[in-house]
Amino acid sequence: MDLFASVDPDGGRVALGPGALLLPGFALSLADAVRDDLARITALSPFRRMETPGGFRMSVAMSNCGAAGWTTDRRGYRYRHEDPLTGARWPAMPASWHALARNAAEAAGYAGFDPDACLINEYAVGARMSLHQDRNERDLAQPVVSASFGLPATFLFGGLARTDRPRRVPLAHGDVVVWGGATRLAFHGVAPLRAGEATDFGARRINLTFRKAL
Ligand code: MD3
Ligand code: FE
Repeated sequence: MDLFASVDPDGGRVALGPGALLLPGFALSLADAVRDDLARITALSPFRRMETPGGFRMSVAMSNCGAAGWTTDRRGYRYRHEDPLTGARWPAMPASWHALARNAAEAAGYAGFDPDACLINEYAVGARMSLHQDRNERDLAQPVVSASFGLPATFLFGGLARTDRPRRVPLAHGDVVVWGGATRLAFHGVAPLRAGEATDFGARRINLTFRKAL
């Protein structure tokens, strides 16, 4: 199967592969609200750079909102109901964020998406994410929805084998991608963030990754 075909089925919606759809600017109208919500959420559960099981400190700083939050430490990757930094539950997922993810999933053909986890990734200049698969979720038939804000990034979209050479996909402020079907287990990552003019989100990139984890 060719995960690399790129077609434009319907003006402004770009198929990145079977089941994966880029919706340019889909989250733009929500950007101001997201920035304000983000400040409130990260006052409760601050961004922190987590440690991988192999003992590396991630360059991306992370927080979460929703019933479940993705974490990593020396003991492994897992979803948790509580923020290990505070011992309290993660902040609630704002209804407008949940609706954004649900509406984007529906636009991509996944009606009824009900995410219980939102991982919030903060990329400072130079931060990157190496190629990996997302497979800590219970039901891998559920899609993943990601929304990007702030500085643009180069998303690395690989295949089903780690050795497949990744395509470089630019992701801009307000872009949303829905990943499902055959691309749900594709290897992917983010190239080191390049410096740019500060945005409403500052000189950084914010990525919200919505998942049904539990
Ligand atoms: C493709 N985050 O947190 S979101 C991650 O931009 C992660 O911060 C990246 O990968 C970021 O795990 C990319 C886009 C994304 C998310 C899940 C995927 C792409 C995906 C799952 C399968 C294939
Ligand atoms: Fe991922």
